[in-house]
Amino acid sequence: MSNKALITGIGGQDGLFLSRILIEKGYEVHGITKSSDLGTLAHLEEDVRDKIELRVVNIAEKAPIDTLISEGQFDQVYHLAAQSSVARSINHPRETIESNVLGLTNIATSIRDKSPQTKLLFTGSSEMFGDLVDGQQSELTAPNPQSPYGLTKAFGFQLVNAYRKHYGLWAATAILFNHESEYRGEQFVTKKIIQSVVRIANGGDETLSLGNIHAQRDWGYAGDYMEGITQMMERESPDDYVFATGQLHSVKEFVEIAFNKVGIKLEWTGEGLAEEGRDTETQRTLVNIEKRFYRPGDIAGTCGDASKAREQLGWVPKTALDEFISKMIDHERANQSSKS
Ligand code: F7E
Repeated sequence: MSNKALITGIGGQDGLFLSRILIEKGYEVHGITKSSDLGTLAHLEEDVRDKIELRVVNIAEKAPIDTLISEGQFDQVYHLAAQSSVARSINHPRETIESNVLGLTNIATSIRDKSPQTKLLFTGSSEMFGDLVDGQQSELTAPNPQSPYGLTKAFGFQLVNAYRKHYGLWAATAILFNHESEYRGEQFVTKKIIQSVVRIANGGDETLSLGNIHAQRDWGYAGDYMEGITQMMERESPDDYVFATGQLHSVKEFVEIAFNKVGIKLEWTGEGLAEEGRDTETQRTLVNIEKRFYRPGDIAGTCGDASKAREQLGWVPKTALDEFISKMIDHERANQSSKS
């Protein structure tokens, strides 16, 4: 009999990679989404998608989660469902708390009460660490969240720890640093940059408007991180792991790399809100700064130390930044040309 896995939030970027990996490994995959819209799963190969048992469930409601967990008796639950935009959490803290705090509490409590042999993996976030103080952030770094989203991820990390300790559950947190791909949502800066760069390369006359381009992130490839979390789940005893590349890049560097890849070289002038990126050949302004894209309490930088995952799981990020920026551009080119 094959192993049975449940993926909550299966309709996002991570759900797509994770379902592909689990189906390939021979798992029976069940997924829950918040609406009947297929979301990112529309990009999944049809034969893989057909194998997924999909259901619409609101994770913030306890009763349907109880029924699902009790009837499913899953071997593994990957809890991915969350309001995952930091920017949105600042304006919508209640929605973020409801989805992230209530959602995890419902899932973990149902497992404790209805299916205690089920392994639970919670996808945490580097956002729970707040700003980089010195060196890199690891499983031992103290949480210091600065956004409602970060707070919910710190809460989740501690709740999972408590359930593991007090109820003996197999429960663990994957502390994921920024992870991107061609299937990334438009609300995140990398996708926003790629969409605009491709439109400009195709002759569009827009300007890419951004907020804090000096923020630095540790960006990895989502497919690699989803491989890592399945390795974590296969361990006999539960433990928390950081997934990161250990490489820092600014938003500005990301923009430059993306433009370079479509043959446009940028030169920068000005500072703060007056900073601009111009095409060196035509002198046209392609990038500008707008105050509305800045966020209060933005984290200046995050950088992860994934040595525990490397040593204990043999996990290393395989896809370099340069490589996944190319994947994102190719995918976006195909997407835009199919629409034109
Ligand atoms: O912002 C800056 C922004 O929204 C990255 C999520 O997956 O990773 C992600 O959270 C940086 C920030 O991701 C714009 O201020 C500048 O410094 O792509 P982002 P995030 O907030 O780092 C963590 C680990 C998660 O767990 C989250 O779920 O880019 N930035 N200008 C901008 N960001 C956006 N979105 N839009 C701009 O125009």
